[in-house]
This record gives sequence, structure tokens and C-alpha cells, in this order.
Amino acid sequence: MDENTLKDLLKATPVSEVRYFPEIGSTNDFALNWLDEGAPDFALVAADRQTAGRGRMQRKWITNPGAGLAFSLIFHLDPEESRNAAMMPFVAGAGLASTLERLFSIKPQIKWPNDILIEGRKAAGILVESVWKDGSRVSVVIGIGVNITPGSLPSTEGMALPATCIENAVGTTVDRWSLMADIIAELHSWRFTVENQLLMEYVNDHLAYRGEQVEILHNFAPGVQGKLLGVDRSGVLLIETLAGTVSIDIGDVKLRLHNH
Ligand code: BT5
Repeated sequence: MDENTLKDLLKATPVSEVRYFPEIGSTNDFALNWLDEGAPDFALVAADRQTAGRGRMQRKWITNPGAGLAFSLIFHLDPEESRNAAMMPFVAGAGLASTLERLFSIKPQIKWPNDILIEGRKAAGILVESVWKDGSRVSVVIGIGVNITPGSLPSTEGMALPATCIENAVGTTVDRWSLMADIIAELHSWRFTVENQLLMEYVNDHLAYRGEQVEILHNFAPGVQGKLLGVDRSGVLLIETLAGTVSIDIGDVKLRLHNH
């Protein structure tokens, strides 16, 4: 892949500008710097390989060369989007899940707040980072990593969830760059649903562990346990506990199935 070919491939999408790198530290880091230097709305940074790919809370995201997708989209937020910025991980999650659902007739799951699972295995991760000005969020960088070929799978050491890749999950070869163009186009349409019911309904319909007993860990300490009810319109997770319904904010929390 090279930048001009990628630009051609993305012509039919609303992407405004493209930066492509055969190798980069992290596409999110580049996008955050580019924002500082005036990157336009819906600009894209993509790479074949990341050497310092990031997850949430200082975790690492592995992007092996020739095997996956690693890209970041820049959104300048209007006031309505700024108010609903907590929904941005779900805009990305819905964009990913609905594209995979349409192209491959599978039903991916959105694991709150930022993973895409196929049959319980992690196929993609999302990292949304915000830029604030005068107390409000003015832009976000939406980073997306997707495992495409078996070569994208990281070693299992220290993994919280088993991983999978799209090719193993659907049983065919996949053209990763045209898949990226499809995901971007779909994500763009979900962007306009941040304030309506549609996005929340889609997320709840695809929510992993819904109705199951889960545990929320805060800074790895045992925390809230209960039945996962769903996500509300502000992106908050609702858990039914013995003491009533508890709302969980994105923050530094981790969701896992409760195995007792
Ligand atoms: C995420 O974090 O899942 C968000 C990943 C976002 C990656 C994209 S790639 C483009 C952009 N640029 C970046 O630098 N980042 C974004 P989290 O929920 O914290 O999960 C991280 C955990 O997922 C790690 O601790 C591993 O256990 C696991 N992991 C790492 N690489 C993986 C992979 N390729 N496939 C499946 N699991 C992986």
C-alpha cells in the first residue's frame, strides 16, 4: 500500500485527507500531533505496522506488518457531538460491527466500552482520545485496530480475552484496505446518530454479556457485581445489583464475566 493508492481507494468516502505509513509508533499519536498542526475534520492516519500501538490505560495494541488494520480518524466536534462525546466509542463500534455484519453475515458483539468480539473472541479494539479547550471537548481521535489475517494474532501471553481475526472468523480471505474503506463509510453514517435512539438501540442489540452476571473492576480491585442490563443514551453501562441499578462510567474500569 502507498498513500496515493489509499487515497484513490478512499475517494468514495468522506475522508478529507490521508496520511499513510508502512511503519509508525502509533497512528493515534500521529493524529493527535496532526490535530495540533491543523488537521481537518475526518482526516485519516493509517499504517501497516505499529511499533508502539496503544490500548486503554497504558496497555499495548499489537499491529503486525501485512496482517491487520491500524487507523485513526480525526473528528472536530460540533456542540451537539461535544455533548455526546461519550458515545464516540460506540460510533466506532457500530461502524465496525455493522460493516462486518453486512459483508460477512456474522453478528459481532460490542463489548463495552471498546472491543469488538466475534464469538467471544476479540477481533478489534477502539481507543478514543479527546482534545479539550476551555472546559469542553473540541475534537477526538478515534483509533481502530482490526485483526485481519492469522498473522495479526498476538501471542496469547497476558491476554485478558482470547483473540481472533476476521479471516479465521469468516473463513475467506479479506482485502483489508477495502474493508477499511467500508468501515470508514459506515462509521461516518453512525456519526450522525449520536443524539438519537438508533445508536443506543444498535449497541444494546449487539452488546456482549447482556443479561449475564458480570463484574466491573476499578483499577483492578474487585468492584460492582450484577446483571448487565445495557447501555443508556449517555454511553453509561447499567448493572443490576442487589442494592439497585448502578451506572458505570467509562473511566478506568474493566468489564469481565463473573465466573462463580
Ligand atoms: C484496545 O485497548 O483494545 C484499543 C486498541 C486500539 C488500537 C488502535 S490501532 C490504531 C490506533 N493507534 C493506537 O496506538 N491505538 C489505536 P484495550 O481494551 O486496553 O485492550 C488492550 C489489550 O488487548 C492488551 O492488553 C492485550 O491483552 C490485547 N491485545 C493487544 N493487541 C491485540 C490484538 N492485536 N488482538 C487482540 N487483542 C490484543
